[in-house]
Amino acid sequence: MSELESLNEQLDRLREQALQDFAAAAGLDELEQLRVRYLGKKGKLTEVLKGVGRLAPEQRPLIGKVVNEIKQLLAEALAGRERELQAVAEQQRIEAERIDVTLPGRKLPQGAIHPVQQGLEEMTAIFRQLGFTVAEGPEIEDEFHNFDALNIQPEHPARAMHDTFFFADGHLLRTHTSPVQIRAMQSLIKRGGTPPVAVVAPGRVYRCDYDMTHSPMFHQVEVFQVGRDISMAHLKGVLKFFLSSYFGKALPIRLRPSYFPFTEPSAEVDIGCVFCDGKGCRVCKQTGWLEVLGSGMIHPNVLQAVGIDHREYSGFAFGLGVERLVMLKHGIPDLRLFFENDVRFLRRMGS
Ligand code: 2U9
Repeated sequence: MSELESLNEQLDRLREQALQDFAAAAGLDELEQLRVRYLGKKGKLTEVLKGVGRLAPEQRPLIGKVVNEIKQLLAEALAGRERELQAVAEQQRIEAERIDVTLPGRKLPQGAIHPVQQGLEEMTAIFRQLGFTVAEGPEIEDEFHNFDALNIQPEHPARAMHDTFFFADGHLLRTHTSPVQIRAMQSLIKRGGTPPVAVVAPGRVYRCDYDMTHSPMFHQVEVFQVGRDISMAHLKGVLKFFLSSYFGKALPIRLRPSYFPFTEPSAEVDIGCVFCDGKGCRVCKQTGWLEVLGSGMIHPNVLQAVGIDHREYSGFAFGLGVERLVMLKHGIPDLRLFFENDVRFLRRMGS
């Protein structure tokens, strides 16, 4: 066999082998390796071309033409296989990234309003509806606004260290939201205003008290209205509207005489038991009544302390513990549930 024939045969084999290998390449990386193996600088084609030197000079262009044709052919085969493999890779990527839009969405954890906060807002909204102004004030108070202005005498037990959280400088954590009411009246007078004035003061209060039914921090809503000829009839009307609105049904109420330093006369307020509709049950201890708040006509000394003439104006006031009312409304058996923050309770009660 002549040198030329041998070379042609080698080139034929190389071409067929290359085409076979390209077609069998399973991936783009493998295909690149084949390109280098056949067409690279140190590749098989270059290897075969080394034999060209042994040819007669007039034979060389013939082989050159064949080699160029093979190069061209292999380049096209490579490009074609590359497109096929790219399409396969693209298809695989699409498969892998496929999103099932019919799957249910991931639930975002959702917060809830604490039942006490919810109650506070419901109660405040009822008074807002009646035209009361909402007032807030500091939780750290002085003795004047928390006690003196409210006609609570220096010897009163509520002022003792063991009932109130005092700071070293004589300030204290307010024991009720009444100081907010005092500040509201003071600011009215200071602005040159006069009654009528009606305010609701919701907020946290603190007392040195901790047992089954008492928490050192709890929430109050306090209400007062001052004007000319304000009487206990106004008190009773507002109470009946408020309590019926809050519990969502018409409720009988009754007032029992009581004593508070800041009101005179004073009355404790009961509602017909919401559990037995007044028939008598375990919760109301067979009385048919539940005590829900304290109230009265603002003591003349209190009006005097803020610069309102008690001969010209009178007013009613009442105060309630938010936790107690929320417990009664929702049948919550234990005060401590509000403060333990067990998520099972909060999820069930939260809104
Ligand atoms: C001013 C004048 C008078 C508010 C009142 C009560 C009676 C009362 C308690 C209910 C349960 C507090 O949370 S509790 O322990 N409150 O019994 N509160 S009269 O009297 C005021 C308030 C402000 C200027």
